[in-house]
Amino acid sequence: IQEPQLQGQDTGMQCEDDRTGIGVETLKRAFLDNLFYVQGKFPALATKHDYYMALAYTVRDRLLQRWVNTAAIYTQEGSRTVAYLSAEFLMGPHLGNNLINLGIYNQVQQAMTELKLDLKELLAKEEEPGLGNGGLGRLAACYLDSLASLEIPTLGYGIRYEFGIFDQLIRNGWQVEKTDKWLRYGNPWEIARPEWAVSVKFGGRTEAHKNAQGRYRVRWIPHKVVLGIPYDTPILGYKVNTANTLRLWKAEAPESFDFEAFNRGNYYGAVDQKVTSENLTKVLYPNDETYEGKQLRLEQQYFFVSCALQDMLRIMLRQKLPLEQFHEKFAVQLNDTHPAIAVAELMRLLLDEHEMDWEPAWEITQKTFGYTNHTLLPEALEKWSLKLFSSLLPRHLEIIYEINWRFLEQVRHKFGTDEGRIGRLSLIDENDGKFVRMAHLACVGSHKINGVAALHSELLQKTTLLDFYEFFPEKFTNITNGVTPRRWIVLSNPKLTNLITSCIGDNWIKHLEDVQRIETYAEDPGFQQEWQQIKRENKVNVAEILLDRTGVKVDPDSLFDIQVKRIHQYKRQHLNILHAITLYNQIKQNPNLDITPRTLIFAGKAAPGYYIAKLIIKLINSVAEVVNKDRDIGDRLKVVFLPDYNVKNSQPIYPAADLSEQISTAGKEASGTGNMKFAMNGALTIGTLDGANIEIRNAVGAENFFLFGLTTEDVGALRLTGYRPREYYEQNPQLKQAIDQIASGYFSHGDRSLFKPLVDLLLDKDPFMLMADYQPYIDCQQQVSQTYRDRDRWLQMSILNTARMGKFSSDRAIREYCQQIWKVQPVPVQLAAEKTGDG
Ligand code: 9GP
Repeated sequence: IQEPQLQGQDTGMQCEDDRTGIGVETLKRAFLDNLFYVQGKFPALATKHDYYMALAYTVRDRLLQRWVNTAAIYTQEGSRTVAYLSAEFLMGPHLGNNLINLGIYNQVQQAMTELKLDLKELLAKEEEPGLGNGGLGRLAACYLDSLASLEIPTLGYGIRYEFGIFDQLIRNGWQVEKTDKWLRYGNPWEIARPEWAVSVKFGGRTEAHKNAQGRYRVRWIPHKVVLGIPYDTPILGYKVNTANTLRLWKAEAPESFDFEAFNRGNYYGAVDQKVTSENLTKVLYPNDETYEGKQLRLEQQYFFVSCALQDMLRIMLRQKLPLEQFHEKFAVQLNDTHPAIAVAELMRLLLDEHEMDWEPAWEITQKTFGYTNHTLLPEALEKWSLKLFSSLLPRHLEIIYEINWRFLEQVRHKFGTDEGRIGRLSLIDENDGKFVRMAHLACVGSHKINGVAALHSELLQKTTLLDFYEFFPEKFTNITNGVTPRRWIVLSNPKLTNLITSCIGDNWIKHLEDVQRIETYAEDPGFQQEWQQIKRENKVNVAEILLDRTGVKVDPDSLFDIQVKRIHQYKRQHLNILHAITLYNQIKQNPNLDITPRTLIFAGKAAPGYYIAKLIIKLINSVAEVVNKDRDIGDRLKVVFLPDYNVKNSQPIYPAADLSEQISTAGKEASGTGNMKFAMNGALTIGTLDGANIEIRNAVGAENFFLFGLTTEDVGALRLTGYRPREYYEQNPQLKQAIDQIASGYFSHGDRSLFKPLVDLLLDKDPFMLMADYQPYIDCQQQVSQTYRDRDRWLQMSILNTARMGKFSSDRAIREYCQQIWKVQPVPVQLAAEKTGDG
């Protein structure tokens, strides 16, 4: 490949290549060229979407040079590679991020302005690939950004869902789901690679046969075969030449038509196989933290895992590496249990298809995998009924039995015949029906197991995975989550980025620890003034979005108190709304009350089948309706629910927050990552001692964090002594009033039945202990209001929050994975022009 001129500016001295040059004139020319030759349009006819596509292709061209070079260098050097297996990648829009990472945001903005176009409008045209539910999928996306930025050879493997997470509409206060047709207008970021398609088997039976050496092996005779087609997307690192690959698999039928059926005149029957095969990757399951036991979901999991492992084997063969070195070539990370079937699949591939013996195959397998656990919630722990498992993956079940038998022998050897312990550790759950326990398979088949925040890792070892911890404590570790400052500060909050950079240079974008250097300005009145001004402008921006999308007008000078995340009982959006009702009642009782004006902003999706979560959305909107139109309240309190929370919609939110709500019941939120995005953008946190909140509080200082509520130990102790939520209600007049209003139809046009399920749940069971945490929460919110009135103090706290968030960059997290788990090194990529020094 001839490397064209890369760095040339439009000096007139050198001519830039149209597909790699980054000068403004070249970008304009390339953009118009793509508009014509790719979109088939010229400016008079082009729509905004055409312009977006033309720009996307212009940027993609610049990525391709790096992508192809990266692949060439990895192949040439046979680099050790991280394979990140995840059923979800919530990438968010690519264009803005690529502009930042390529370092051409300003040039492109200028080029568009000169063409009389608005870059912001074009960015807004991108349909984001919503291929994830929430935290877990977004974490995978942040990790890909950091892996590329740290120049670590990486392949992200997942599923190319045709329909990602549903779009959320709010109708009459209720969530309504709409199919996410993100591929409708084409996806300029991906390239299909049908030449690397693989076959994936399902169902059928196994049989023994003798191989050429006369040894017995097992053969799997499947009931059906599906093709996996890879679609590759380049993932560019920040200001490096590394462009890694996200490889997502689409299911297709091996033959589009069943010609026998067709010849019999059964046209519909003939396309049947095509339809059922393609159903496999049609839609993302929209459940966050609950598994559903559905056959199609297990099929999806096995499908992408098998595609990924076969692809890795293909790469090994192409690089002429012996399969015995599989674990040296690939470090494979299991993002939760969704890809855990990989343990059995790698064994099957090595044993059955490559005729390896059990012991070496098992050693390779264990050395290959690492397993990240993301939740302690029991309803999220995946287990598959033996009936389903054996009908879909008969060979894998045999392998799992064998793994289990050998593992339990070792347990017996270490602990003797403690049947209770053996039953608890077994890969097969025999308590109530028979199930394969995927977390157990992941633990036994991996050499490292990690939680995602210090408390979560500790609880894993003490509770959910205690028996495994006792058996192989050396496997356990913690790696606290992180988020990428490129998307979550630089792209989302350009004004703050400029201010920080003007003070300390831009090294902090790659080394977030460096942002600490702004601490010296925390009490500087001039810096504080600018900090406040930026926050205000970001709030004005969100106020405009809210007005446009919900019709609610909010005051940008009020305290923006924000809770955005999936709607879930354990995250306790309903505790937040109890605070809203309490403030409302206080103002109603004392109309002249001088309170700190607040705007409460909520956003988030509920799983479509999660009734109580949907009722919480309805409650938020119902309270909003009453509060926002009450003239006595005025601008002192507003409640708004912003519909369709996704990566794109979230980007303006974090920079506009004064207060970040992280109020889960202690011990329930594994880590949280929104908490990090808010604090990086200068929001103060009101939170419980849960997940990464604890580490955020330690980092920013207890005096810069609003802490309230039960600890994990308190929660356990209270449950043991008998928790009686109704007593809190009866003894607390404010709480009683708020609950009674919900129950009496005050917020539901007199309908007493609407919120009854929620009220009954809170008073009788209250599994997430809102009643116990209510008063401490209200008191803490009172402190927030007081502190907000002390402008200088608040600004100082806000600056210190940003300054002390260095630890929570995903770069730090990825460095830890590289050192502790993957043992991989950076492989820098040079472009040929740089190598020869002629660029
Ligand atoms: O609930 C956790 C969340 O706390 C964490 O930040 C995120 C990334 O590690 O994973 C979430 N878990 C899931 O989405 C499903 O286990």
